[in-house]
Amino acid sequence: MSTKLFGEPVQRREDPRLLTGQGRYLDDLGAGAFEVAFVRSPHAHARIRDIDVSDALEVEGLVAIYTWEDLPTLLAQPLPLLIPHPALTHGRTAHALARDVVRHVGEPVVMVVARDRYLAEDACALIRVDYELLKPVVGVEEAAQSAQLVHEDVPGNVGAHLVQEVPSAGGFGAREAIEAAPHTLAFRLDIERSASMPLEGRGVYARWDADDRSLRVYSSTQTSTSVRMAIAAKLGLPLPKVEVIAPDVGGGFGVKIVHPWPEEVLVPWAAIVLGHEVKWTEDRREHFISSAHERAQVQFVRVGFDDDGRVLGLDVNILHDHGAYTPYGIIVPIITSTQLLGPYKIGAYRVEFSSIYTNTVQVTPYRGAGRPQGVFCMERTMDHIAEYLEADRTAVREANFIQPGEFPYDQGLIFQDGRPLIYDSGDYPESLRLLKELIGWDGFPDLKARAAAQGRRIGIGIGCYVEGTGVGPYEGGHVQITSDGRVHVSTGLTSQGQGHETVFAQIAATELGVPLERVSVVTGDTRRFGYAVGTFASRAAVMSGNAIALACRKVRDKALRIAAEALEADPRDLEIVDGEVKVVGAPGASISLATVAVLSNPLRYAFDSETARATQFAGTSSFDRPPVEAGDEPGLEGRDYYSPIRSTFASGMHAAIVETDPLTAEIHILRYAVVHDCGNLINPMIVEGQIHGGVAQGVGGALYERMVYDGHGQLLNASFMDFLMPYATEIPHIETAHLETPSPLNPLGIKGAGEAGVIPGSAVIASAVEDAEGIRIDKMPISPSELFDLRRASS
Ligand code: MCN
Repeated sequence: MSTKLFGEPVQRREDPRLLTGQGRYLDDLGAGAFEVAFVRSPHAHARIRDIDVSDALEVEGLVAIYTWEDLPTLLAQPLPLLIPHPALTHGRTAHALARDVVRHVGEPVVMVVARDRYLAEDACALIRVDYELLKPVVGVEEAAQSAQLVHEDVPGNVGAHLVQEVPSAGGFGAREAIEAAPHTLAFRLDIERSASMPLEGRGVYARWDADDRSLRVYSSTQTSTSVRMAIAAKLGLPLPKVEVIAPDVGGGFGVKIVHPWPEEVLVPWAAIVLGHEVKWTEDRREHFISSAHERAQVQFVRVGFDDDGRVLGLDVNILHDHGAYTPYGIIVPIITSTQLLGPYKIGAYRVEFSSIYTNTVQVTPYRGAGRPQGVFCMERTMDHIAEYLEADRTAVREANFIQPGEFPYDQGLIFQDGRPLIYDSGDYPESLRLLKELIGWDGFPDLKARAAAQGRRIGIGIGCYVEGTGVGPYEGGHVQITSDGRVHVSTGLTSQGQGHETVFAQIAATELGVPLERVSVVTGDTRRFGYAVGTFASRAAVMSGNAIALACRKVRDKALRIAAEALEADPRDLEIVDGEVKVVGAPGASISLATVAVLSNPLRYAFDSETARATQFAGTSSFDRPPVEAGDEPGLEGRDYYSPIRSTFASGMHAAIVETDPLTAEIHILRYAVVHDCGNLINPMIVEGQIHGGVAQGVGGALYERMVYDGHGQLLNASFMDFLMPYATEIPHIETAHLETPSPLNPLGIKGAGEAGVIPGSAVIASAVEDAEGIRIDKMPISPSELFDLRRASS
């Protein structure tokens, strides 16, 4: 490698386009398309008796109205359950349009197509749906005990129940170990519902080509290839006749992984039936009541420990609120329960979860995907042990850390895919050392005493986590060098703002020895790359990054072979610098990659993209070339896939100093420090950006964001007026330090970074507020009025 761009803080190349309003998002497309609006259920639980559309049919500009009864057979069946699991004994998914029963406010019932959205909304307002009201079940504990059922055939509202038990080295179960421990504690934790709030909501736009009988769909999705497969399957089309393209996507944060959303199959179907372009763009209220939420857990914890704070037994029972449906299986509670142990090795562990249906919006992964809940549990446990023992909170953590020499470390747990959960690398004691230095942990007691002398309350908190990133099964990369010396990289997964255009170009430029400007990157377009899994679980860097590197290595080998022939040299004596293949130690003996690309094709045409002229190379005739040799292919291009044996484990530790107002109980974050380890950094600036964004969401989850349902299943704060998110003014300056323990599992030695910032947010802020106030904080988020009430209750 001669052009070393891997590891450099290269400016994001997509930013000038995105920051100057030149991004092309879903709603920028399809001017002239018919537009869709939905009649959605106003009730949390009801049986549909009748739908009367007669008045709506009079609306001028109306094109069509569809209910479940109008849908063809495949589309009328329930939407797919994407990730089955043996413990999910009662998985349930919605119909694209409600069939007979609605199970949450916002469920789509009628689809209206009109000349524009305004007319479609007018028609919706005239549709009368006659509902027989059923009693809604709201609140996970209520649902777990209620005789009222969300799905008539799901007893006790229990969709799934799973127990995992890891005995101690001496063969004791967690409960026995706790009984035998010198000290025990038991407590309950609550984490409320929140949700992904991308600036751009979901959306889909479809064009049907009647002559070619092919469909082109644009979707604001995190998984264009899966949307494509789902559309082909649901509409009965051959896969090659469906293209799905993710244009610029204005954030996803997990909610756009689910596929197909009802709208993603209904809109293309309508485009085919109507023979006209059709589009739907989600509005903010729809996003609140019709997409997906997360977090939403109650945890019951029992822990036994020794005099040094070493955990001898941990028993956690989780009630997970799944909302009305389980399109994404039970991945969220599985992640919570298996990654809860974080950087610690503990004596014996028992975890049990029940996944409970309620008449609320379905729960699917939101950035962090179950980990913030698990980290909240483990880190509260560490703090409570320290409080009990009157020990330093970091000392208790240190006493439990997995040591650097103990990797690979098997936690003894089984992940969703049925494989053991094994950490690949890390250095937790060093992370803690760096964090304590960065935040000034040891000097804090003095600071706190000085503040107290001035009547101020300040507190310091800490949170540690590990994150399984880069899950499989695979991702691919395609690399082509054209005769103008340009490098075209494509990968099938999509981008929602993570900077993939930049980092994938850095990888290709480094591997191929070409300047960054010559590399272009395409993601999320099934025309360019048909097989992919998608962008979620902080997997793009590990999965597509390595696949692109492997594809580049294939192309590089071929380039060196062709160049060696042309230069009459040994390929081992060649290097590529700035797009020129050179003989090491022989100045002047070189050939450009552009020329190598021409030589790679027996037809030997050169195309100059600057002048847009094609020229025949070196005066040769096109047709007197030798045949392509067996095993070879024309062109300087290559494709490869990366498929890991298991996830790689990133890790990190955050600390915050907060100040609480003695009078108003307002909580201000004075400082926030992050030590993060995602293996080798491709682009430290982008990773920092990812961490900053994540921390902002973590602060939101700790202090502001919650979905408030009333007993009737109505979401009371379904707008940005009422659902609070932190502004930039609420986000402190974030101090970051990186530790790089390379992953031994993949060629580039990288681990993921995209969710890290958000994961310990609630744990860190709870820890710091508790320290400032001397009051237990076991429920998140926490508002000033709740802190105020806690003060009163404890005084
Ligand atoms: N990176 C790096 N070096 C590493 C690891 C990562 O330079 N060792 C870079 C990557 O190349 C990539 C970024 O950091 O540019 C994040 O990489 P990765 O951890 O692989 O995460 P993904 O690219 O797969 O993104 C998904 C992740 C998730 S799961 C959510 S949710 C999330 C997030 O990314 N949603 C986001 N970050 C987001 N950022 C924006 N702007 N919008 C979203 O919707």
